Amino acid sequence: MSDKANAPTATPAAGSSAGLRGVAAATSSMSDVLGDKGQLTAQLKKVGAIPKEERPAFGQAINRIKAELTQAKEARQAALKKQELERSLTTNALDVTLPGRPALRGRLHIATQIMRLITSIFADLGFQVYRSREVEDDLTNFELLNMPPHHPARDMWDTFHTTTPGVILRTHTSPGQIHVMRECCPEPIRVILPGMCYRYEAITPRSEIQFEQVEGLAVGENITMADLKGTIIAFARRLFGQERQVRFRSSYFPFTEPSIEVDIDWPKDDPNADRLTKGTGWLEIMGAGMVHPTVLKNGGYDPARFRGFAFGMGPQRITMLKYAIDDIRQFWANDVRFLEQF
Ligand code: FA5
Repeated sequence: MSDKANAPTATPAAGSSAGLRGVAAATSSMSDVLGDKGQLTAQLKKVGAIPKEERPAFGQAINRIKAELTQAKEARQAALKKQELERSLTTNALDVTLPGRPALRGRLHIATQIMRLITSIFADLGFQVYRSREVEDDLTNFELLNMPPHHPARDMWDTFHTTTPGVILRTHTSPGQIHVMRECCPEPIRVILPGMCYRYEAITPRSEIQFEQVEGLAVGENITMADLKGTIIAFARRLFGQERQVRFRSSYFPFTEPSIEVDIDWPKDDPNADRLTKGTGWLEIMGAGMVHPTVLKNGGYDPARFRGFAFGMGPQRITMLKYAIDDIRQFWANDVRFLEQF
């Protein structure tokens, strides 16, 4: 092959834009032209194939074309970028003067809030918290609380049984009394036992199959019914207001003797008063009593020397009273419209 055959096919006319157009038109993309393996570089490599006297002009022309093309490319890229920015600013207009969207703030569940309130009131009265198990045996949930098999009082607590005989879900927090007594005996005790309970009951606006209770237990040598009454009055007034009247009614629980039920008066000017108190003006908040001697003995304490009081309340029912909530099922339904009100 002769040198002529290898000569550049599109010898650009020095400084002519026609040459520039010619090379540009012959390329399919900028990198095809300007890249290391592009057409301009290829032309430069062929400089040896053209007559010596034409080489400087040829080289200069190629370099000028390269500079012009690079400049044109950069100008075009800048224009496209600007165009894209303007388009984005008009289509996705951002109004920096708008106030920010408030971040959703989480908070404690109302059941947790009330449980903490109850716990803090009893802490001020000198009670510690004792955590007891939710899965119990029949012995502790019933027998040691003075309810032998077939005792009619067991009917007060419809029970969830497991497939393991004798293993049940606790129906109340009272079996915790046995655990704490056996652990602390013969020391005096002043504890509350909060936690979940389970009953195989019909679900109604006032009753759930799963609900919390707070048990209270005090054991010592000189404990009397007056201590029980004083503790409950102090608690009720801290929770519901200092002006509240507290009423004690005689009742029955197999594990306390005597047993009582505790009511508080409800303000008559509250529009819910009649519905909540069934027209009586009094609301029940808990069961209580002096610990039965048999239960003290089962806990390891000598009933001739020690006495105790115990009480058990349902925080969900108490919360319903405090905030006029008309359906207990709201507590575990996880409906944010309900939860965000507290
Ligand atoms: C008891 O469970 C006794 N263990 C309380 C007790 C303890 C008495 C210590 C004496 C000494 P009762 O079944 O009444 O008692 O339940 C106590 C409280 O638990 C009730 O007042 C109520 O507030 C709550 N409660 C009971 N059943 C349900 C239910 N199905 N749903 C929601 N709360 C309930």
